[in-house]
Order: sequence, then structure tokens, then C-alpha cells
Amino acid sequence: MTLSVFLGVSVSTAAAQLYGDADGDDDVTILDVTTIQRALADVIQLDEDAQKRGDVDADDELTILDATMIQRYLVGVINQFPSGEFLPTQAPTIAPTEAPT
Ligand SMILES: [Ca+2]
Ligand SMILES: [Ca+2]
Repeated sequence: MTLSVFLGVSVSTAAAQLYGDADGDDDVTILDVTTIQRALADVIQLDEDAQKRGDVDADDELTILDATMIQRYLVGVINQFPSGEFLPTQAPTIAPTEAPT
């Protein structure tokens, strides 16, 4: 049985990319481990962003060690990734404030 619940949540973190979330559903689950394993086995192709999100040990490479680390995270052996929680996003351009004349 599939239960789909859609809440009218308007708060969005679309700009933030979560480390470990290789499949891009904004959550770190066993499916992300599977996604990385499939990518490593050349079953699927991950885009550049997905590869960055999957690189939780922050060695600039997507390997089986990243998948293993996500598994450890999911079972509570570790509670954070060496990479941190979110990928750095481009800082918004802040216009210089000018003193009123
Ligand atoms: Ca995910
Ligand atoms: Ca890695």
C-alpha cells in the first residue's frame, strides 16, 4: 500500500543541497545508498550535483566508502558527515547599502 501525504508546506529549502542525498529527494535514506551503489556499478548515471551530494566523506570522489558512510549514518553509528550537512550554496549578492544623502 502506498500512502501519499501532501502537506501544504510552503517553506522551501530548494537552494540547499543535503549531503548524502544522492537521489535528490531532500532526505537521506537507504535509497541514497542504493543510488550511489548503482552509480558505482554504472547502472545509472548521476549528475554532477548528485555526485557532490553523495561525497559525504569529502574526498572529492564518489566511492563505496561514501555509501558505507551513509549506511553508518542511517543506523546511528555516526551522526554527521565529514562533509558537513549542506553543500555550500552560492552566496546571494548583497547590494551595498548607501547612506542616504
Ligand atoms: Ca535521498
Ligand atoms: Ca567520497
